[in-house]
Amino acid sequence: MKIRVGIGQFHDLTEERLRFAQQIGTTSLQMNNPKLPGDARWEEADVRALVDKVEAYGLKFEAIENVPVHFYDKVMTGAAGRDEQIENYIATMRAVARAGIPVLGYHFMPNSVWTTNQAAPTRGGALARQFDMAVVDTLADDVDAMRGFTPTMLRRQSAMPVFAKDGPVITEEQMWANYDYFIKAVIPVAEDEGLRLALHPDDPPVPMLGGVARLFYRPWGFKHALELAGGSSSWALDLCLGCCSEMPGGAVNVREMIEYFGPRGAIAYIHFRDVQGTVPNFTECFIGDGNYDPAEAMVLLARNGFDGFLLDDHVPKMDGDSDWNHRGRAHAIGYMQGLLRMGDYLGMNK
Ligand SMILES: [Mn+2]
Repeated sequence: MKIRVGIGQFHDLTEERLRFAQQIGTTSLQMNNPKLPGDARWEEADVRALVDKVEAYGLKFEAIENVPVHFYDKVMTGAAGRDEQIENYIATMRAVARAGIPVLGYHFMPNSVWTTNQAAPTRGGALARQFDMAVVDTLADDVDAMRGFTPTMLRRQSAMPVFAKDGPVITEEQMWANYDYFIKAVIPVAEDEGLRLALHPDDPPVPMLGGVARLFYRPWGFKHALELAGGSSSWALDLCLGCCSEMPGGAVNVREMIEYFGPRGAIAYIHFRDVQGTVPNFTECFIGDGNYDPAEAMVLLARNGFDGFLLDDHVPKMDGDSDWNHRGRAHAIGYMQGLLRMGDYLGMNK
């Protein structure tokens, strides 16, 4: 299939979003953590209702990204009750697959995405997300300040408390054991259902945050995960180029990830965004202003056999922008469409 552009990263499937998709000319749609009934799992009929609505607008529902964190928080931390959560996760996987959605994205960060500034200035004064480990380290010395930090400033969607530096610690070894337990339980079901599970990198990509080790902060982690999954074609990446660019080395990781996983057919879809700087300190930016060359990334994807869809992800908030950043997203989507059109013209996107 040809590389194509989608829209997504919203929780509600409104007519406005569907009309926006049509007007901006995307063919694919993703939803992130859609609002659906169920405290522990989703049902096929509820997912199918979303698919029917998307298809009625002539769009393809390509992926759901993320279930609520409380559906599998015990799985990620290895806590008691994880087997029941895995059973429910499997039921959700079957519901998604049987409703006609081929990809279920997930992350493996029990304490989620951390942000130290959600409104750092980028080009022309547009507002962008920033992460600075120095801010986190400062807070780690002050338990009360850490507790007082609002969730939206330091982290998002987290089901776990932000641990103090002397609080509970989950080591990388434990986290690998938890991932191994999870992936070996779910991959056979994914294969059975023709579903692909697409792993998103850790954001920020650092070895540990708040006493919880991370796994997917360097290319090696993904290669190891694919091995644990037995090289299954149901194991795939939601390859966030922004997170890869945040890793030490910046653009080097973007190239390495595409060149390793592209030829293996293991990239389900792309988060096409970028940052300036790398951990311990980076700021998100408009495409084209960041660490990697977006044209080079697109050529690498095409040359390495990628045939999924591209999605904007975090985008800068422009003046007058909406909560969902329609203006910022329109820029990112148009940029990707232009790159793809040039790829078509050069015969690279087949
Ligand atoms: Mn992403």
